[in-house]
Amino acid sequence: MKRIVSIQDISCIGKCSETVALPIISCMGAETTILPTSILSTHTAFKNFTFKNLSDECYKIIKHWKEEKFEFDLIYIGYTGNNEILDLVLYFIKEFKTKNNIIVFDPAMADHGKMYAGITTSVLEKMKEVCKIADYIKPNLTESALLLGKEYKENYTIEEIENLAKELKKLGTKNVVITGVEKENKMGAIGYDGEKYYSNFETKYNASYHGTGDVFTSSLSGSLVQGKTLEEAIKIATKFTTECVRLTYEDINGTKYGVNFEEALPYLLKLVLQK
Ligand code: PXL
Repeated sequence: MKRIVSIQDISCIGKCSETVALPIISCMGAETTILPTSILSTHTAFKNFTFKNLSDECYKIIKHWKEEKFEFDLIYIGYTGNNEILDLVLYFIKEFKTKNNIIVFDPAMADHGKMYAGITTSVLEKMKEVCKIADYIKPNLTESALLLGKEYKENYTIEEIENLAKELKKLGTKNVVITGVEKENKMGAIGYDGEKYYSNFETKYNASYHGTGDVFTSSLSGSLVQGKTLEEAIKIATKFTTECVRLTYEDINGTKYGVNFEEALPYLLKLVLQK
């Protein structure tokens, strides 16, 4: 069985990071191990959230894993939050990168033109260091602009987004996937592997929920580790994320602090199993 290590926070309530990566990647048939880099009472969109940095403990965990000679087919890095945790991520990669494993980096730090509470632009340089050694990076449009030192815009043409992907690739990553892309009143993602662009667009709902990026990157990683192509992985991740958004949008009594990914898992399985 393929093994992924998911390196991100535990937001105890909030349906993001580890609490969505675990069920989604497990559902896709890969072992999901976790390196929880911090623990928060909720994700940072709530007021007065608590935050405990766990990087000291993570260095001890890494030491033990090295002694046990564990290896990972895919290293998935999500929300980090600060430079200390980014240093931990860089150290993890140095210790566990092999010739064959895949590094997927979601530079989760901002959305809709704004950085998440508690994050500052001081993380950008280390974020770029991770981009340099990643196989795939998955920024949204705000994160793309931040990584490139450009002003964020409300509206982009597809050509402009393809150019952003091309510039992001120059950071060193082998592949780029940009999410939150609108085209003809649909919503989707554009991927770039240095040669070709791959995209998929699905129904757009007039709503925005926390955790959609995490649901997307989890299903993208679950696809890539099973040998799917970038094009196939983008299709699975956009379709699954859209289904999560649809279920959340249509359930008037559901939570709005994260998406209803749980009831979309049977659909994800169908996507994974179909050829
Ligand atoms: O979904 C991204 C994310 C992950 N982790 C924490 C967050 C957020 C987004 O706000 O606050 C703690």
